[in-house]
Amino acid sequence: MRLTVRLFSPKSVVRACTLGAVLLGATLPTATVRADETKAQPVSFPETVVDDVFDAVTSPLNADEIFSGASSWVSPPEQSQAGDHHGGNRRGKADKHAPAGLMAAHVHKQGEWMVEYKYMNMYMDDNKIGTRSISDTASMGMPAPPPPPGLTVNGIRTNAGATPTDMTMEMHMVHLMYGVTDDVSVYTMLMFPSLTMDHIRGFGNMAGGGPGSPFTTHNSGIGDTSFGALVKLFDDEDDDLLLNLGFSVPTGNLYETSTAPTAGAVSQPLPYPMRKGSGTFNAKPGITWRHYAEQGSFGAQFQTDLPIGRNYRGYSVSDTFQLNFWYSHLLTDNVALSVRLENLWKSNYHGADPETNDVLISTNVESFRGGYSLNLGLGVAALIKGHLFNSEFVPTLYQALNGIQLETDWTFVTSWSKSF
Ligand SMILES: [Cu+2]
Repeated sequence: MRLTVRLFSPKSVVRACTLGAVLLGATLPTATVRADETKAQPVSFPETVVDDVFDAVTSPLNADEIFSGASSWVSPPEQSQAGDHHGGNRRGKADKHAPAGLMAAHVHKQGEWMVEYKYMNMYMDDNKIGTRSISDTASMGMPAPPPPPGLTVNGIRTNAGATPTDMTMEMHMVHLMYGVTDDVSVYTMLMFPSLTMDHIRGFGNMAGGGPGSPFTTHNSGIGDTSFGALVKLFDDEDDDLLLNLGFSVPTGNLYETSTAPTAGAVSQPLPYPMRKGSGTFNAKPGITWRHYAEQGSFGAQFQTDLPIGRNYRGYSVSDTFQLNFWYSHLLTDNVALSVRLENLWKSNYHGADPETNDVLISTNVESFRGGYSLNLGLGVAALIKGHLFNSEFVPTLYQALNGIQLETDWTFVTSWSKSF
């Protein structure tokens, strides 16, 4: 495995050849003798490379020796790099993990465990149609529409039963990693979402206090569980290239009901964003490049989340694509500040749960799930006696949403982790 992946590294190839040449040279003492003999010839060159090149051409046995000599100028002695090669000193500073809002951007040394607890809070307030924010009453269809009640967006009438006004999406995450080799780490992540959505009733809803009256739905418990392997495709002193072979299994429930919208009268399934799981197995491949400099580090990551097939309710959640760039600056070896730019694309849902009536509320509409977001991340990481505290505030800079949806205002992520 390791040799195969190492072949991608030109430096590693040179190192492997150097090692091979040294070993060959040690087992072929005649090569050294021949070199001495050649130097003693009347037609002699100064003791330079030219001499060795001449030897190499005239004597195949000396090809190994010349390679050994030549590569020792282009590649520093092997031992001087050993400390940094597999996550040594430079990868052990406060910027060793990506900003808190990202995952899957580092590997561990063979035999090393990591345990992490991460908390995320995403806050969404007010609705957007496309790129335009609208008021809560406008999202009900105000000024009061002629019957039938509701608001028509993209030819779909919705929000007759209620409109969401804001949502808090919290996620508790338990993340374990283990270094199988220096180049492959495996991980799992357990997720515990806690979802709260505030609404006002629409013009077609006479329950509770009638149109304009508020209600809240809440859902929490076990979410989907991620597993995966992070494979180091390439590294050198200053760079890591990591492939994430991730997937998730549908351990989160997706069908739960609430009577809150009708003030206890009718039990209805919770709409899509209030569900804890996707119901599908998801492929989550990604790739991360990191570059370490003396005072900081750069990173770029492309990460996906792709549901496979449809779940038992007959739909699949968004295909998600994230492209991130960040820079972490070391104030000291133990404190880093980071800035990150995130591009996030989500597709609409595919298929449909037959019990999600579009007319009732916009969160039931499959074609109102996708969009593009541009987010800024401002992070701080502190390494205190081996404990890494990593936090990031992520305001949304720009959003273009399909149909009408709650807009994301900001996300806050904080984590504690320890390797041992
Ligand atoms: Cu880790």
